[in-house]
Amino acid sequence: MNSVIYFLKPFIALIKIMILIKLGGSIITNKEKPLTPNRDLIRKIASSLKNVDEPIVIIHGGGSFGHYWSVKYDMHTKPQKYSIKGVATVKNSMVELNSIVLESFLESGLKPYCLPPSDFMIGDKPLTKKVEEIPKIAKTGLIPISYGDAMWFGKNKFYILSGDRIMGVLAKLLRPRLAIFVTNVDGVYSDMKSKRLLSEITTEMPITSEVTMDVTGGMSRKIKEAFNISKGGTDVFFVNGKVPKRITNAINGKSFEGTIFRG
Ligand code: IP8
Repeated sequence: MNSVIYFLKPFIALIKIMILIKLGGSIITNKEKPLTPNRDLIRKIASSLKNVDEPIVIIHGGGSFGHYWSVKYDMHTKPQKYSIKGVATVKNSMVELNSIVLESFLESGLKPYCLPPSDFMIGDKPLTKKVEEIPKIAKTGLIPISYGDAMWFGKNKFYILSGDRIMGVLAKLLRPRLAIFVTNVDGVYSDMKSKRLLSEITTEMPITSEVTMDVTGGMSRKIKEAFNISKGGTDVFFVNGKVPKRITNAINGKSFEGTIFRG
């Protein structure tokens, strides 16, 4: 199967047009300070995306907004009967953060399109017809911007849908040319002690404890999604958003700095 994908890759690259970008909560907010957006950095990243002439879809995380409240109200990705005050508070905080991201993109001369995940998910499943609208919207020049959120699961249960999971869901249905995880570190490290950066991870490489060992829960979830996305034939990059140029370099295939999961 892998060899078939490898052989078809140059042809697939010609028809695939769309870039899926996850702006991690650690980059768009100050995780040390509750409810603090990194407006300057969001604007800088948005400005650098102005030079990209391919359709883009953005997903952002919760950082010191959604994560802050979901920890306070003990809410997780597992569907459960959580505090409804918690659901309301997490959801409100994500709307607030999303509107800061939308505003920053608009101020930077881009055309953001607000896309709450409840627009294309029902329970924990994607609504294929709605998901298929997303690249069509992106092709007009608008940039759909979605985000991790507190979601209705059914039977009075709710769950936290992470932005990383949304990346996996959208990539599976839309097969973008590239998926990029923008974080506040240089890429995936072999371990946190030596901080040796892994420049390339392939689908043949067993993802064992060597790679996931010392990383945080958040990073290991990203790695799991990235690995699955790359197995579907999409190259996945991990780049440091503190240097926005690295995002556009990854898109343009120039002197890449970060980690690539080869699809
Ligand atoms: O930051 C989670 O999204 P993530 C968002 O991508 C919430 O994990 C609501 C905690």
